[in-house]
Amino acid sequence: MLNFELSPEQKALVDETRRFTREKIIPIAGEADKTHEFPLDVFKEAWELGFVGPNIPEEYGGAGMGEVDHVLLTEELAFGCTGIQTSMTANVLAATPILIAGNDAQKKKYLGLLTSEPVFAAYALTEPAAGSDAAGIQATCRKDGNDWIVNGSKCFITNAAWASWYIVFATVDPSLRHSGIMAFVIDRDAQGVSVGKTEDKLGQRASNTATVNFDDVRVPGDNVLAEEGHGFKLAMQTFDRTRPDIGAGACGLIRRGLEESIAYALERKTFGVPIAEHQMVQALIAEMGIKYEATRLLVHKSAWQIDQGGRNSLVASYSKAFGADSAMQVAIDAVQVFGGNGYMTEYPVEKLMRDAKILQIYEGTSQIQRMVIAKNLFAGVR
Ligand code: COS
Repeated sequence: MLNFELSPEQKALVDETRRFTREKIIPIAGEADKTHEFPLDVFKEAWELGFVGPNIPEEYGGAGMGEVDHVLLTEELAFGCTGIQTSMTANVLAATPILIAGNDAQKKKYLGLLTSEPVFAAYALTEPAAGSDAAGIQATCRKDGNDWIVNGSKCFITNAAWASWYIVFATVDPSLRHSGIMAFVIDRDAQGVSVGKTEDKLGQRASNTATVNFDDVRVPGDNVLAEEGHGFKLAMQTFDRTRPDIGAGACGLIRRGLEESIAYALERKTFGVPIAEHQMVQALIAEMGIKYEATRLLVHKSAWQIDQGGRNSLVASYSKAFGADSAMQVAIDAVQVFGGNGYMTEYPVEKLMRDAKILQIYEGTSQIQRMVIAKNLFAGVR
C-alpha cells in the first residue's frame, strides 16, 4: 500500500508548526542571525508546544512522535530559520543515543530532564583532529574503580554553551580506532567540564556552536551508555536516525528559497515584464520545485523506514546528501533570481545561501554520505 496523503493529525501538526514559524520565528530570524543570539523565549514557547524533542516516548514525558511526524515538524521550523531549527532539533541528536542504548534509569533521568523543563543537551563527537574520521577521536576514558575518567576536547558542538548534559564519545586507546570507543552521558556541572569559545560562523548564526573540554572528569559507571567497542556503532546508529532530519531541514530551506523566488519573480520587472515571464528564470524556479519534491520524498521515505525499524543507513544518507546539496543549489539560484538585491542583507535569500552550506557538512559531509551510500550499495550486491 502506498499513500502520499498526510493524515488529518499530520495536517494539523503542519498547520500548527507553520503558524508558529510565521508568527514567532520569521519575525526575529534576521536579528538573531545578526546578533548570534539564540532566541531563548522562542525556544521556550516551542518547548511548551511539544516541538522540542518530540520523539521522546510518552513514558519519559515526551510527545512520542513518530519520525515521519518529526520530519514534517522540522521542515516547518526550518522554513523560518535553519539556525534556530538546528538548535531546537539538537536535543533529538543528543536524546537519540539514549533512546537506542540507554537503560531505563538513564532514560528516566536524562530524557526526563529534557521533557520536564526547557533545557538543552548536546552530542559531542567531533574533535579538532577527528571530523569525518569519527573512529580517529583522541578523547580518552580510563576506568577508576566504578567510575571513568574522561579527558579531551570536542569542537563544533551545537548548543555546547547551553547544554545541561552531553553525550560524549571517548576511547580507551586511540590506536584501537572504532573498537576502543565508548559513549557516556556527562553532566554539564561535573567537575572538569568547561565550555570554550563560541564560534563565529558563516551561517546558521542563531545556533550556538562551541568547544567543550573535559579535564579529568569523573563519570559514574551508571553513566556509561556504550561499552568499549560499542560507542562508534552507537554514533553511526544515531546518525542513521538523525540524518533524515537534516534532509527535513533542507526541505524547509528549499521551500523558502522557492517561495521567495516565485514572489520576487512575479513582482520584479525587467525588459518591461515580470522576470517570471523570462524562460531562464522559469528554468531556475522549475529546478527548485523538482529539488523540493524529490528531497521531500526521500526524507519521508527515510523517516518512514525509521518508524518501521531495521537498518536504514542507505536511504538516510540519500536524503541527507540529496537534501543538503539541493538546498545549497536552490539557495544559490534564489540569490540569482533576486540579482543584485539577492546579495543584500535586506532581502531574505543571502541568509539562505549562508545557512545552507553547513547542511553539506554537519552530521557527515556530502562526501561521507556518498561513502556510506557506496558501501551499502556494494554490500547489497556482494
Ligand atoms: N550502524 C551500525 N554499525 C555500523 C554502522 C551503522 N550505520 N556504520 C558502521 N558500522 C559498524 C561497521 O559494521 C563496523 O563494524 P565491525 O567492526 O563490527 O565490522 C564498524 O562500525 C566500523 O565501520 P566502518 O569500517 O564503516 O567505519 P569507518 O571508520 O570506515 O567510518 C564513516 C565510516 C566514514 C561512515 C564514519 O566515520 C562517519 O560517518 N563519519 C562521519 C562522522 C560525522 O558525521 N561527523 C559529523 C558530526 S556532526 S554531529
